[in-house]
Amino acid sequence: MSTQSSRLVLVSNRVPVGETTPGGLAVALKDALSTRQVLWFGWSGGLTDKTGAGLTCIRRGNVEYAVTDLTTDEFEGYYAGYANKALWPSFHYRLDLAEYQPDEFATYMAVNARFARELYERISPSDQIWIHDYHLIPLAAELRKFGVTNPIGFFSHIPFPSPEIFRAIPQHAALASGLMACDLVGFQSDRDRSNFERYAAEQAAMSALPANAPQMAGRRTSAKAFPIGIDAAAFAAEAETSAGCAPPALVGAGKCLILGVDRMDYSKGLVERVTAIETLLDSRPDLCERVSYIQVTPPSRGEVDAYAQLRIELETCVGHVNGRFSTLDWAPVRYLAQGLPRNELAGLYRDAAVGLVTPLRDGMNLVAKEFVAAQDPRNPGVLVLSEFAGVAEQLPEALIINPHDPAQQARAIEHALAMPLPERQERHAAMMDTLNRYDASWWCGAFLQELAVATSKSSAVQAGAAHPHDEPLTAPQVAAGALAVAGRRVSGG
Ligand code: GDG
Repeated sequence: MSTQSSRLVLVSNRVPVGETTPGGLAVALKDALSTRQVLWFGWSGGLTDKTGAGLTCIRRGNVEYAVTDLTTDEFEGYYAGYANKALWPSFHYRLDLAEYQPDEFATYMAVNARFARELYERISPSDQIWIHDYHLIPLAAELRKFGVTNPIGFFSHIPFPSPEIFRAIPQHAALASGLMACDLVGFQSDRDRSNFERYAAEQAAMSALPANAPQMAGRRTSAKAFPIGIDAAAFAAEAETSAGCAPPALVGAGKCLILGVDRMDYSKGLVERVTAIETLLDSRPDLCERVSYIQVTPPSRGEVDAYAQLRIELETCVGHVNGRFSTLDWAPVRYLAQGLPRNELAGLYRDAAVGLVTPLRDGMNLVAKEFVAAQDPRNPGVLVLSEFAGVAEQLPEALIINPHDPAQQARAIEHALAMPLPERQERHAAMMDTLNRYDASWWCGAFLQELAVATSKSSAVQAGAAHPHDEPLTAPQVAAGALAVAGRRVSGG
């Protein structure tokens, strides 16, 4: 079976059917969407009162979208509940915000089981299945319960936490089983891949005790990092066309624009960033009226309490800093609690002298890549980047900071504002090289190619799996890279 001739079945929580401007995932999947027969399955984004409302199918060229509404109970338990109150904070190292409600976990599992049932009726044996993100971790295991033997890949868009954090999730074993039902699990960074492999190795070592001998043998699960890319060339062209969006008073002679663009989310380090601006202006009063910081913050997940509280905290902090430093005709922070059209955003990136991408934890962070792609190569701005964003592994030429240290962040902004042109050009060229090499097309192709390879390895292991009570792996085997969770093997790469 050739990878390219088989149909690709994409599964994601939200399906971008009917969206006029393609979002991050649709852009990243552009190559597959334009060259293959595709079925894209998932939630419509709509709610219904009826259970069993069924699917709506829409065909656009070679892509068929099959979407389902969620009931209000499903939305609250699966999406707003377990996915966004338990998994999102835990995977972003915020155990203090995580709520593990058994009924929400039950609904999360039930929605995944329903999706599996509905999908099972629509797949054929030659389809390649690619599941996206933390809402759908159990889906592969649910599909396998129906006897589905198709190649299944899973890509985690968000971080995979260290084993110490992952094991704090009461349902970690069920989640791991979902991942282990895949032929390939893709991560944004090597750090995430290594966290997953460490967890798998530690579980395997624990289950090597006779009382906990692995119960299932079979499929081999490969784990590998595939940092998601953007269409850097297209973004650069859009930014060039849209330059000049920033108000002239903020970018005229002697003035510098500092820009942040983030969904309103506690993982993005927004309060720490505004505090860094305060620290900067405290230590460099001469920068007052010369620099302006624009923060574009489209609202997100307002139905979750922690997000509503973050908004209050951020707005208090912005008000405090503006109150301290504003003059009658200048304010240090321009905070927009709303999104901007994509072209305006691209233009603003290009107008900015400094881009602040300072999450406390982030799977990748596409804003960092968009900011770099949008720069004028003859006079590029400087990226200040958190060491805790996955993208930091790919862009060491940015000014790398620890977002928990406002003084260090402030010094990095100072450094960026003073950086000589040749150094800015050199750093920008190196980063552009990476973005062009590992673009959206590379990401999609590399994952699907590896899925085909992983599937053949996994089939070979399955063919050779003699008995469900295979000998557990020994600790040295685990250390050598042949890992197992509940008997399924994990091989790194
Ligand atoms: C998850 C992971 C991973 C933002 N404001 C506006 C706007 N945006 C666009 C940006 C960018 C996207 O939203 C945000 O992407 P990020 O990657 O920064 O963050 P998440 O939303 O948290 O995404 C992340 C990503 O998945 C992909 O795998 O990188 O780590 O958390 O494209 O441009 N777009 C418009 N107006 C705005 O105001 N039009």
